[in-house]
Amino acid sequence: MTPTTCLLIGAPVDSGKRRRGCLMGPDAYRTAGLAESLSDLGHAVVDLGNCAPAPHDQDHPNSPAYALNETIGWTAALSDAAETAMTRGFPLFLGGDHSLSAGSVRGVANHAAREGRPLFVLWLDAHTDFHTPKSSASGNLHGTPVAYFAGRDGFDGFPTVENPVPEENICMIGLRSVDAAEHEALAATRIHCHDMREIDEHGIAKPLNAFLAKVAAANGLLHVSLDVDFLDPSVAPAVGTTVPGGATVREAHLVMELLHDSGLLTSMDLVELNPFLDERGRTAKLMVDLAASALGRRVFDRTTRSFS
Ligand code: 4U7
Ligand code: MN
Ligand code: MN
Ligand code: MN
Repeated sequence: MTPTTCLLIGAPVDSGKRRRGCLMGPDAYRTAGLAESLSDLGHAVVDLGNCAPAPHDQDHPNSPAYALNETIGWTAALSDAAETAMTRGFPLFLGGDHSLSAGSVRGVANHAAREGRPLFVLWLDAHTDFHTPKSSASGNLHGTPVAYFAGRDGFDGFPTVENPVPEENICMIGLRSVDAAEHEALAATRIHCHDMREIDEHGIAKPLNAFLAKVAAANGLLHVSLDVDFLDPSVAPAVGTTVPGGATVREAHLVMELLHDSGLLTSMDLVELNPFLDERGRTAKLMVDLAASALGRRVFDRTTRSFS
């Protein structure tokens, strides 16, 4: 990748579910050496510090959607941060739980619309996060961001999504826990869904390369959202929603390397890291390594097969 300006945006969002700890994520990435890993690759790195939610109404402790108003406040603030950052460089959102992607993707989508270019989103996750606050049985809003930025109804009180991401521009890889209501809603869309069975049968590069070809053909911007639970819990234990049978270290690195080689990646979220559940920082370090691969770290140059 030609050297770029990486903008680290701390998003200590902990409102998207009841289990606490994701608010420590941004500092865990800093401690694991994210800025140093990226500057070693030749990038300029600017740590913009942590965001705070926009002013919002107080939440009712027993509302069916947990911490709805706080999540609305985060969505507004992160959307603004994303829109501004896109004009300055490559934003990396350091979560924080996955509800932060409602804001990051909305902001990136507004930027893309202003540039007159289509936005594509790659969702790397065990889950589809396609609930609305009304359809969610858990009431945990980290299970809703895709529905929000794809323009589904049911997000009363949230900032309006002026530029929904078109369904056919969304690709999900890693799926292995999809609720019945999400399944039904997704079946009526053109979102590309790739579960772990498909990855096991055909390999992870196939659906990814097909998607990247679409992004390239459309001269699109590409946002990647990496949920820790995309990875197998045996290698990434620091997450509240472990689902066995996830991506291996090798599969995840391959995804990041292919993303880098495509030259298409323009913004990224690192989400759902709960450092309270980590083992000696191993999950934070793996996520940092994956971000570095996405931004150009490699062992060999693929064309010359020599050290580069
Ligand atoms: B994550 C769930 F019920 N679907 O709605 C829900 F299985 O950001 C999980 O992908 C949501 O980790 C997981 O609560 C959200 C559940
Ligand atoms: Mn998720
Ligand atoms: Mn998940
Ligand atoms: Mn597909």
